[in-house]
Amino acid sequence: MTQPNTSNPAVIQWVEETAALCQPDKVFWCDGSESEKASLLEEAVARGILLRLNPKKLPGCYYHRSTMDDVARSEDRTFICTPTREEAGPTNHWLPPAEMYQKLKTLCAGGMRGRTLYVVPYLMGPPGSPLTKVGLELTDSIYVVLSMRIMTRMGQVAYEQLGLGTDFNRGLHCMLQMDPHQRHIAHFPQDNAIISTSSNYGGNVLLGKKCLALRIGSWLANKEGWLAEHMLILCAQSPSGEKTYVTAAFPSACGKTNFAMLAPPPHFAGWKIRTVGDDIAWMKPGADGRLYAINPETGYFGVAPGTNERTNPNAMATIARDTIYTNVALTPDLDVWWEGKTEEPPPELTDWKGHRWVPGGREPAAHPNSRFCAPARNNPVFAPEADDPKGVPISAIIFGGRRAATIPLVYQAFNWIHGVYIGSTMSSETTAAATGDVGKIRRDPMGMRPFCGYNMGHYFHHWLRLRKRLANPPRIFYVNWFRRDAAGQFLWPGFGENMRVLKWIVDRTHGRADAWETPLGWVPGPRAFDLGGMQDFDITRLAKAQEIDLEDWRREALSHDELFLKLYADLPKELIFQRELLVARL
Ligand code: GTP
Ligand code: SPV
Ligand code: MN
Repeated sequence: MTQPNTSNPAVIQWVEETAALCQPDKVFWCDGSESEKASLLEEAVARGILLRLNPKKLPGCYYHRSTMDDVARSEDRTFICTPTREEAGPTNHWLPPAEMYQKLKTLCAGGMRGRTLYVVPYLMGPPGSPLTKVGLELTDSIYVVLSMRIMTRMGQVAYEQLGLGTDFNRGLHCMLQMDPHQRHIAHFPQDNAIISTSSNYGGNVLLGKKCLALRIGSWLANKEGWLAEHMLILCAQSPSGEKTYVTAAFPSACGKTNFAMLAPPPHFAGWKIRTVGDDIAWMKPGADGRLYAINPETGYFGVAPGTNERTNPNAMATIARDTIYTNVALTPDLDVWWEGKTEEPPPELTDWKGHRWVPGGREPAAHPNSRFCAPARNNPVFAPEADDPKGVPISAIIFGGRRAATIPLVYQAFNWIHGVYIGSTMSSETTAAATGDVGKIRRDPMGMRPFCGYNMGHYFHHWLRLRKRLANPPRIFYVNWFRRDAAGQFLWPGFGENMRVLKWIVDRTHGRADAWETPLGWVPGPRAFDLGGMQDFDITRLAKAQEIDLEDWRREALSHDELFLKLYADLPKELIFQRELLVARL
């Protein structure tokens, strides 16, 4: 549609101003309809932006290959542009808003010549929820339009919620020449605005996701008294029908999507796990003193490598249709493949760079951060509560990261303040989800280090203060699926077997599972952790996975200071006291 499909004057004015700056050949107003989707797909295929995959094997699925230096989030190029540096805090890159606007306006001037500017209206959150936010993304990428259509409630529904209001997020995405030196993911929290240049990678350019739902979202949440978190939301339904809702914050590529759609092993017959969300939770205290969560998204932008019928059968079903794949490998008959999809790779592939690939080489066929973008409704265990504007009441919050040593499989915080401490000292080996080193341990508080849109010290205060508004706060836990033995093998089988840990957590929230006190927190008592039906795993192996080595933990406690010293000026005293108590217990 080349004429505005809204009468909202603020929207029309902003689109006109942006078009005057970027000078596209054409402005296209998206309505989110099926016919629009069909024609955009056709155009994307004709222009070589998408490749249609084998319709017999993968109906409705398409393939996209990115440029080679645009394959992950660019944390180095991500900025929080608040009036003062102090508001952005020591964990964010910062520039004064005026300086960043000037720089980006110069870059974007005439930046859409020869291209179409797509106007993408979208909602983050179910229509009618008090937490739901309206966004508009102006982009010259048809790949972004088609992905936003999967990841958000896109189209007229957003204009309906906005009415004639002016409270919407203004997101501008200009691909420019894709030069990494011109890449900026710039946030202006005071203006509810985002400008992203020179990238076409998910987390950098699907502006509703990390930019709005987490960075701007966390800033708004601090102001308005709620939480915007990098968390999955799941429902665990027991054989008797009791539903327990749980969120979990793991850093990027540390297991959220997999845990959110966990398939319980046969021993847990009758248990059902349902997915409310796989990446982001917006949470607010309810009138009953419980914490309620919504998932602002409608799709999964998930890690492909490692996904298979055994590790994640629900994801495999989800991505069998209507999915956009990015940077995976292709078979000669236009099926997809990635490391870990099958035990034996196919004899011949085209790799993510477009080169012929045969097994045995050193380079992976799929990029380690190759992704699928799929509608949540395809998920066989999709929780219909995901559309409930009220959200779901959360009984447990789980923190966790990827650590080869030191951190036990599971423990429970003594109380909320202690829970905030274990979340704030969360750590993980870095992954391919962001450019830079892989496998280096870093502190990643609440999995939010790359996503907290304001001063991390103030963020900890906000978490601590929230307790006063929760008569019945969620219980807080810590997990580590990634501990290894001396031979480098994972000590814990993970994936579906994580049900055993989840069951203990669920039982704890209902006050019916045995626990032992340790210096770190509560751990499962010997009879409370169900090992039934497990092969190659027994109580000795569990003891290894749960081991707390006091010497290792003294070192770990010292390394908590690394980030705390950086944040010292704004660090809540409660966290300093918690650290002292931990050291005393060790
Ligand atoms: P983002 O989308 O980047 O936020 O990642 P995520 O937290 O959703 O991680 P995801 O579930 O996609 O998992 C990332 C990688 O870890 C994949 O390669 C998974 O196969 C692997 N993984 C997930 N859960 C487990 C587990 O329990 N054990 C082991 N060993 N690997 C896991
Ligand atoms: C993450 O990196 O945490 C993701 C993928 O969920 S992206 O949307 O690219 O940020
Ligand atoms: Mn994520």
